[in-house]
Amino acid sequence: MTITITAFERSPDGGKGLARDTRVRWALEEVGQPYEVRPVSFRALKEPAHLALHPFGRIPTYEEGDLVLFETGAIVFHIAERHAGLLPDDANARARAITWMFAALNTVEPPILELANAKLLEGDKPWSKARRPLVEDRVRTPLDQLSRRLGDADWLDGAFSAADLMMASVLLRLRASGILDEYPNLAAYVARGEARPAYKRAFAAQLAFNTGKPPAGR
Ligand SMILES: N[C@@H](CCC(=O)N[C@@H](CS)C(=O)NCC(=O)O)C(=O)O
Repeated sequence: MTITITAFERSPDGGKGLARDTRVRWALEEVGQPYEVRPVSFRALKEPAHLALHPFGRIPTYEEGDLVLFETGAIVFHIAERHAGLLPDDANARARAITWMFAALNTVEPPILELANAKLLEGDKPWSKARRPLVEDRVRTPLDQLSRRLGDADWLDGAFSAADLMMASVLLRLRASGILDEYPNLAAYVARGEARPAYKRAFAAQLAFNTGKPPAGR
Protein backbone atom coordinates (compact mmCIF):
# COMPACT_ATOMS: atom_id res chain seq x y z
CA MET A 1 0.00 0.00 0.00
CA THR A 2 1.41 3.39 -0.95
CA ILE A 3 2.48 5.62 1.90
CA THR A 4 2.02 9.33 1.26
CA ILE A 5 3.24 12.05 3.58
CA THR A 6 2.79 15.79 3.32
CA ALA A 7 5.54 18.39 3.47
CA PHE A 8 5.80 22.13 2.98
CA GLU A 9 5.64 23.06 -0.66
CA ARG A 10 8.56 25.33 0.20
CA SER A 11 10.03 24.85 3.64
CA PRO A 12 10.97 28.09 5.44
CA ASP A 13 14.39 26.57 6.18
CA GLY A 14 15.08 26.07 2.47
CA GLY A 15 15.92 22.38 2.99
CA LYS A 16 18.04 22.36 6.16
CA GLY A 17 16.00 19.38 7.34
CA LEU A 18 14.32 21.23 10.20
CA ALA A 19 10.73 20.76 9.00
CA ARG A 20 9.15 17.80 10.70
CA ASP A 21 8.57 15.75 7.56
CA THR A 22 12.30 14.93 7.85
CA ARG A 23 11.80 12.77 10.96
CA VAL A 24 9.05 10.80 9.22
CA ARG A 25 11.19 10.39 6.10
CA TRP A 26 14.02 9.22 8.37
CA ALA A 27 11.81 6.60 10.04
CA LEU A 28 10.61 5.33 6.65
CA GLU A 29 14.18 5.14 5.38
CA GLU A 30 15.29 3.23 8.51
CA VAL A 31 12.67 0.53 7.88
CA GLY A 32 13.09 0.55 4.11
CA GLN A 33 9.58 1.66 3.20
CA PRO A 34 9.11 3.66 0.00
CA TYR A 35 6.89 6.72 0.26
CA GLU A 36 5.49 9.56 -1.75
CA VAL A 37 5.40 13.20 -0.73
CA ARG A 38 2.57 15.61 -1.44
CA PRO A 39 3.55 19.27 -1.17
CA VAL A 40 1.19 21.62 0.69
CA SER A 41 1.33 25.41 0.44
CA PHE A 42 0.97 27.56 3.55
CA ARG A 43 -2.45 28.63 2.35
CA ALA A 44 -3.60 25.07 1.66
CA LEU A 45 -2.54 24.01 5.18
CA LYS A 46 -5.52 25.86 6.62
CA GLU A 47 -8.03 24.87 3.94
CA PRO A 48 -10.70 22.19 4.48
CA ALA A 49 -9.03 19.49 2.39
CA HIS A 50 -5.88 19.54 4.53
CA LEU A 51 -7.74 20.20 7.78
CA ALA A 52 -9.64 16.97 7.15
CA LEU A 53 -6.27 15.19 7.37
CA HIS A 54 -4.68 17.36 10.05
CA PRO A 55 -7.06 19.16 12.42
CA PHE A 56 -4.36 21.68 13.37
CA GLY A 57 -3.47 22.54 9.78
CA ARG A 58 0.17 21.49 9.85
CA ILE A 59 2.60 19.09 8.22
CA PRO A 60 3.42 16.26 8.17
CA THR A 61 0.50 13.92 7.71
CA TYR A 62 0.72 10.24 6.86
CA GLU A 63 -1.69 8.35 4.62
CA GLU A 64 -1.67 4.62 4.03
CA GLY A 65 -4.84 3.20 2.48
CA ASP A 66 -7.70 4.58 4.53
CA LEU A 67 -5.47 5.32 7.53
CA VAL A 68 -4.65 8.99 8.10
CA LEU A 69 -2.31 10.07 10.87
CA PHE A 70 -0.91 13.36 12.10
CA GLU A 71 1.64 14.20 14.85
CA THR A 72 5.15 12.99 14.20
CA GLY A 73 5.23 11.05 17.47
CA ALA A 74 2.22 9.00 16.43
CA ILE A 75 3.47 8.61 12.87
CA VAL A 76 6.96 7.43 13.83
CA PHE A 77 5.49 5.12 16.47
CA HIS A 78 3.12 3.64 13.88
CA ILE A 79 5.99 3.05 11.44
CA ALA A 80 8.10 1.52 14.21
CA GLU A 81 5.30 -0.80 15.27
CA ARG A 82 4.52 -2.00 11.76
CA HIS A 83 8.08 -2.57 10.55
CA ALA A 84 11.15 -4.11 12.10
CA GLY A 85 14.17 -2.00 12.91
CA LEU A 86 13.03 0.86 15.09
CA LEU A 87 11.80 -0.74 18.32
CA PRO A 88 13.39 -3.57 20.33
CA ASP A 89 11.61 -6.94 20.54
CA ASP A 90 11.98 -7.21 24.31
CA ALA A 91 8.77 -5.81 25.85
CA ASN A 92 10.48 -3.79 28.58
CA ALA A 93 13.11 -2.37 26.24
CA ARG A 94 10.31 -1.45 23.84
CA ALA A 95 8.40 0.33 26.60
CA ARG A 96 11.54 2.26 27.57
CA ALA A 97 12.13 3.30 23.95
CA ILE A 98 8.55 4.58 23.75
CA THR A 99 9.11 6.45 27.02
CA TRP A 100 12.10 8.22 25.48
CA MET A 101 10.04 9.14 22.41
CA PHE A 102 7.54 10.82 24.72
CA ALA A 103 10.35 12.49 26.62
CA ALA A 104 11.77 13.91 23.40
CA LEU A 105 8.40 15.35 22.40
CA ASN A 106 6.96 16.33 25.78
CA THR A 107 9.99 17.37 27.83
CA VAL A 108 12.85 18.29 25.52
CA GLU A 109 11.08 19.76 22.48
CA PRO A 110 8.70 22.32 24.11
CA PRO A 111 11.39 24.68 25.49
CA ILE A 112 13.30 24.38 22.19
CA LEU A 113 10.17 25.49 20.34
CA GLU A 114 9.69 28.30 22.84
CA LEU A 115 13.21 29.52 22.08
CA ALA A 116 12.54 29.40 18.33
CA ASN A 117 9.31 31.34 18.84
CA ALA A 118 11.05 33.87 21.07
CA LYS A 119 13.48 34.57 18.23
CA LEU A 120 11.16 34.40 15.26
CA LEU A 121 7.91 35.81 16.58
CA GLU A 122 8.93 37.99 19.52
CA GLY A 123 12.43 39.12 18.58
CA ASP A 124 11.22 42.67 17.85
CA LYS A 125 9.36 43.15 21.14
CA PRO A 126 10.90 45.57 23.67
CA TRP A 127 10.97 42.85 26.35
CA SER A 128 12.40 40.15 24.10
CA LYS A 129 16.08 40.69 24.97
CA ALA A 130 15.45 40.62 28.72
CA ARG A 131 13.39 37.42 28.43
CA ARG A 132 15.85 35.49 26.22
CA PRO A 133 18.17 34.22 29.03
CA LEU A 134 15.14 32.79 30.84
CA VAL A 135 13.99 30.97 27.73
CA GLU A 136 17.50 29.66 27.05
CA ASP A 137 17.84 28.37 30.59
CA ARG A 138 14.58 26.48 30.22
CA VAL A 139 16.18 24.72 27.25
CA ARG A 140 19.36 23.97 29.22
CA THR A 141 17.69 22.36 32.23
CA PRO A 142 16.45 19.21 30.43
CA LEU A 143 19.60 19.20 28.29
CA ASP A 144 21.80 19.12 31.42
CA GLN A 145 19.79 16.16 32.64
CA LEU A 146 19.75 14.40 29.27
CA SER A 147 23.47 14.91 28.84
CA ARG A 148 24.15 13.39 32.27
CA ARG A 149 21.91 10.40 31.51
CA LEU A 150 23.43 9.75 28.05
CA GLY A 151 26.97 10.00 29.40
CA ASP A 152 29.32 8.40 26.90
CA ALA A 153 26.76 5.94 25.51
CA ASP A 154 26.07 5.95 21.78
CA TRP A 155 22.28 5.76 22.15
CA LEU A 156 19.72 6.33 24.88
CA ASP A 157 19.03 2.71 25.76
CA GLY A 158 21.18 0.11 24.05
CA ALA A 159 20.81 -0.10 20.28
CA PHE A 160 19.57 2.77 18.09
CA SER A 161 15.77 2.99 18.13
CA ALA A 162 12.86 5.30 17.36
CA ALA A 163 13.71 6.96 20.68
CA ASP A 164 17.03 8.15 19.29
CA LEU A 165 15.48 9.10 15.96
CA MET A 166 13.03 11.35 17.77
CA MET A 167 15.47 12.76 20.32
CA ALA A 168 18.12 13.56 17.70
CA SER A 169 15.45 15.12 15.46
CA VAL A 170 14.36 17.36 18.31
CA LEU A 171 17.91 18.30 19.33
CA LEU A 172 19.22 19.09 15.88
CA ARG A 173 16.80 21.99 15.63
CA LEU A 174 18.82 23.60 18.42
CA ARG A 175 22.13 23.59 16.63
CA ALA A 176 21.88 27.11 15.18
CA SER A 177 21.42 28.57 18.68
CA GLY A 178 24.86 27.29 19.76
CA ILE A 179 23.30 25.63 22.83
CA LEU A 180 23.69 22.09 21.48
CA ASP A 181 27.46 22.59 21.28
CA GLU A 182 27.55 23.39 25.00
CA TYR A 183 26.95 19.65 25.45
CA PRO A 184 29.66 17.79 23.50
CA ASN A 185 28.10 14.37 24.16
CA LEU A 186 24.70 15.54 22.88
CA ALA A 187 26.27 17.21 19.85
CA ALA A 188 28.11 13.94 19.11
CA TYR A 189 24.88 11.98 19.65
CA VAL A 190 23.05 14.11 17.08
CA ALA A 191 25.99 13.79 14.68
CA ARG A 192 25.82 9.99 15.07
CA GLY A 193 22.16 10.12 14.11
CA GLU A 194 22.89 12.32 11.12
CA ALA A 195 25.64 9.93 10.01
CA ARG A 196 23.19 7.05 9.62
CA PRO A 197 22.62 6.19 5.96
CA ALA A 198 18.84 6.39 6.48
CA TYR A 199 19.10 9.93 7.84
CA LYS A 200 21.34 10.93 4.95
CA ARG A 201 18.81 9.61 2.45
CA ALA A 202 15.96 11.38 4.23
CA PHE A 203 17.92 14.63 4.38
CA ALA A 204 18.90 14.43 0.71
CA ALA A 205 15.30 13.72 -0.29
CA GLN A 206 13.88 16.69 1.61
CA LEU A 207 16.66 18.93 0.26
CA ALA A 208 15.92 17.84 -3.29
CA PHE A 209 12.21 18.40 -2.67
CA ASN A 210 12.87 21.92 -1.42
CA THR A 211 15.40 22.93 -4.04
CA GLY A 212 13.91 21.09 -6.98
CA LYS A 213 17.27 19.41 -7.62
CA PRO A 214 17.48 15.59 -7.62
CA PRO A 215 19.57 14.03 -4.80
CA ALA A 216 23.25 13.60 -5.70
CA GLY A 217 24.01 10.20 -7.20
CA ARG A 218 20.54 9.69 -8.68
N1 LIG B 1 3.46 18.42 17.14
C1 LIG B 1 3.36 18.40 15.71
C2 LIG B 1 3.89 19.74 15.19
C3 LIG B 1 3.67 19.89 13.70
C4 LIG B 1 4.15 21.25 13.23
O1 LIG B 1 4.17 22.23 13.99
N2 LIG B 1 4.53 21.33 11.96
C5 LIG B 1 5.01 22.58 11.40
C6 LIG B 1 6.12 22.30 10.42
S1 LIG B 1 7.56 21.60 11.17
C7 LIG B 1 3.90 23.26 10.63
O2 LIG B 1 3.18 22.63 9.90
N3 LIG B 1 3.78 24.58 10.76
C8 LIG B 1 2.86 25.35 9.99
C9 LIG B 1 1.85 26.07 10.83
O3 LIG B 1 1.88 25.93 12.07
O4 LIG B 1 1.05 26.78 10.23
C10 LIG B 1 4.14 17.22 15.13
O5 LIG B 1 5.11 16.76 15.76
O6 LIG B 1 3.76 16.71 14.05
